[in-house]
Amino acid sequence: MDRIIKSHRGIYYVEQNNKVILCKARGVFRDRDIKPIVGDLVDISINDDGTGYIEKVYERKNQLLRPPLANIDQVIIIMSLKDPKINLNLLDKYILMLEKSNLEIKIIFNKVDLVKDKDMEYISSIYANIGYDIYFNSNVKESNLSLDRLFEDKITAVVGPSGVGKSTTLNKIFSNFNFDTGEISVKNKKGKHTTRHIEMSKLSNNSYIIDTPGFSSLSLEFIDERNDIKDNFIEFRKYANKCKYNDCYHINEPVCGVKLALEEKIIAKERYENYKQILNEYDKIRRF
Ligand SMILES: Nc1nc2c(ncn2[C@@H]2O[C@H](COP(=O)(O)OP(=O)(O)OP(=O)(O)O)[C@@H](O)[C@H]2O)c(=O)[nH]1
Ligand SMILES: [Mg+2]
Ligand SMILES: [Zn+2]
Repeated sequence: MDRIIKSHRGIYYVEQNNKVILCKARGVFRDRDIKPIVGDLVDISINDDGTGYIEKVYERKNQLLRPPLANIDQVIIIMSLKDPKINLNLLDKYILMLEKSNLEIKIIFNKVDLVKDKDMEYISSIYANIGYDIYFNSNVKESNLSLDRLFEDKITAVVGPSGVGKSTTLNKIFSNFNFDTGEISVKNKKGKHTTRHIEMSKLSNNSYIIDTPGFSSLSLEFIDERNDIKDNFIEFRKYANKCKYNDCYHINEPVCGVKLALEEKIIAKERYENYKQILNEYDKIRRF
């Protein structure tokens, strides 16, 4: 069993005994609608010329749709507090997607050198309060954070909008790597999609990191059922059992534990507003 560590233009780069074999997929996968993706565990056969064919794709432990990745252990979301400005709605959507896939989540808030302490406290009051593992980082300040331990013995995908500093952060933590980095544009202060492909980089035998291209929006195609949304705002769970109705969506229903917790400021207004927005967006696309 070997692992696909990169794919580019129909060629799969498969790691086998610390060597990389360039492989094609057999047509049979296309028939069965299986498209091998980075992270897949596969069996390959080797041709006389040293290239290979993917013969079998093993069942995935999990799968991320955006970016397409299989069999990862955790996802580290990186968001910058400024340049580009933080988009909490996009962050909450991304968290929702990861919660739904049962993936371990960590969040790094980057570029803290560009903001004031109170901006960090504000973020903490929302996300640390829920119980998420959050970290504040700057790549320009001397920092004593040892973020490298977050990656130990794990397959980690690093995701986030373009220009937030994903590649820069990885280069700083792992000085033996050299991920492509780029300036953000002067005009709109956004990233320029510097990282363009997905590749697993090996840290040690059982740790890999995957730097990924930035995204600026996320479609809700990963949601199968309407209640996936409320069920994966994890801080709602504790209060939802105080709702009068079992299928309460915490909008206008009478006697709602979530809305009560919101009034008492136990649940953050920002999260609740994003929840409502996402539910709305889902209802709109489902009508078509
Ligand atoms: N002020 C400040 N700038 C940073 C920090 N980290 C990264 N940058 C800058 O942000 C810009 C974008 O960094 P990248 O690492 O290329 O961003 P990315 O998230 O990998 O972007 P994509 O590959 O396009 O998704 C570069 O100009 C970096 O120098 C930081 O902590 N503080
Ligand atoms: Mg990058
Ligand atoms: Zn409710």
